Amino acid sequence: MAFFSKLKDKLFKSSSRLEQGLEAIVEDGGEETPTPDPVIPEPEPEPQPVPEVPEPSPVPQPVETPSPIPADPTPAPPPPEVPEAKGLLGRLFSRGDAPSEIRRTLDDDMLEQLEELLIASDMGVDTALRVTANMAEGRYGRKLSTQEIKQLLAQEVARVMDPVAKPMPIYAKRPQVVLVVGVNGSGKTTTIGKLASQFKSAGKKVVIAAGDTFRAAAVEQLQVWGDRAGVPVLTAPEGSDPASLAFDALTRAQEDGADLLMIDTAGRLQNRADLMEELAKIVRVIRKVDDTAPHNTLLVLDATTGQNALSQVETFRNLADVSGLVMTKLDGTAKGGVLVALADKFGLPIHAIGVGEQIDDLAPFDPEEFAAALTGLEPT
Ligand SMILES: Nc1nc2c(ncn2[C@@H]2O[C@H](COP(=O)(O)OP(=O)(O)O)[C@@H](O)[C@H]2O)c(=O)[nH]1
Ligand SMILES: [Mg+2]
Repeated sequence: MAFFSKLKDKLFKSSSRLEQGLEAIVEDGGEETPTPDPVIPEPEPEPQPVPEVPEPSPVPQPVETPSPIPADPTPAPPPPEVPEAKGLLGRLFSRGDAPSEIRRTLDDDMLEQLEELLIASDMGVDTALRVTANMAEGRYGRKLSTQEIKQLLAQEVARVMDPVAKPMPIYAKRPQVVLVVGVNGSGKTTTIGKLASQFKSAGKKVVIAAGDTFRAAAVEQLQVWGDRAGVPVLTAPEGSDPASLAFDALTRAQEDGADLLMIDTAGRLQNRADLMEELAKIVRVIRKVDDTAPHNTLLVLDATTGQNALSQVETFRNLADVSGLVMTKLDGTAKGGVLVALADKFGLPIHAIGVGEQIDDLAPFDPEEFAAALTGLEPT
């Protein structure tokens, strides 16, 4: 639970946006009802792949009590003879006697609002439609509370994310070469520092190659991370050929009997062809030392770029043989939903998530925890 609350805390911007949105949707058009037996989300037979919204609502629900929160489009008429204050008192008392909560009938209007909310949370249109269709499956016309909607949404999000939640595979091959790619500023260097620290703590012998020779500052930054993690960083002068550095680093890693070599790369060159050529050359050259390298190509993505992360995956899959993703900066963004869209669209493994700038701010990706944190679901 401790980790859960930490993650939820760190993802608070994403979760609070979704959470507030879900509450607003239920309150808008919902009605206060005595707390009945909860409609526990049932496991469904098969996820419906096509976002098909079900038949028309069977019976329109009459509004019996005024909503305590003014519903925007259709304010419920106040009860005729009861004065305001008494009505309020009455509601308070009845609330005390029998617990009540706001529930809303799951209908087309509500589904549309849910779709909009998920799209606004960066899940992307296709994923938002699929997720809401699955939420509605078998539940159309039921009255749901905010908590139940959160549970349903978390269940659907976890279902999409489950197949991609995989730690970075570790192979018997030594040294295992990990090439780290991604646009400038996405968090490659920071992630290498964090990963190096984690692997070192796990007893692995790690070497880092500062392959972003484009900027002197990038090399210094990596040296700082290497010092923190207690891992050697091999460098080359600014502007020198990163492929020859990678070659030297792999040779040295072999000689030293290292378990892992992590190669940092530049994310910004003059144009895409330059970047492609640089990455291709690194791969070509390290294959002269080990023709099975690189064993992992990690694409680092910045969650704050939202939907742009999707096009970065497209681009880098064409530049390099991306084997897995790390999503950084999930702290402090309201765009965490993009991870759901990525999982749904590409199915690439998500190895870890960055939740801060400190060395231990890299968490394994856990779909249930992520789904709960994203939707603001409290653990029960
Ligand atoms: N809040 C937060 N900041 C991060 C995270 N990962 C990286 N950063 C910051 O993002 C900026 C760019 O990171 P850097 O590793 O230099 O990106 P690179 O250009 O891809 O190597 C730095 O200021 C990092 O401290 C993260 O998970 N959360
Ligand atoms: Mg860098």
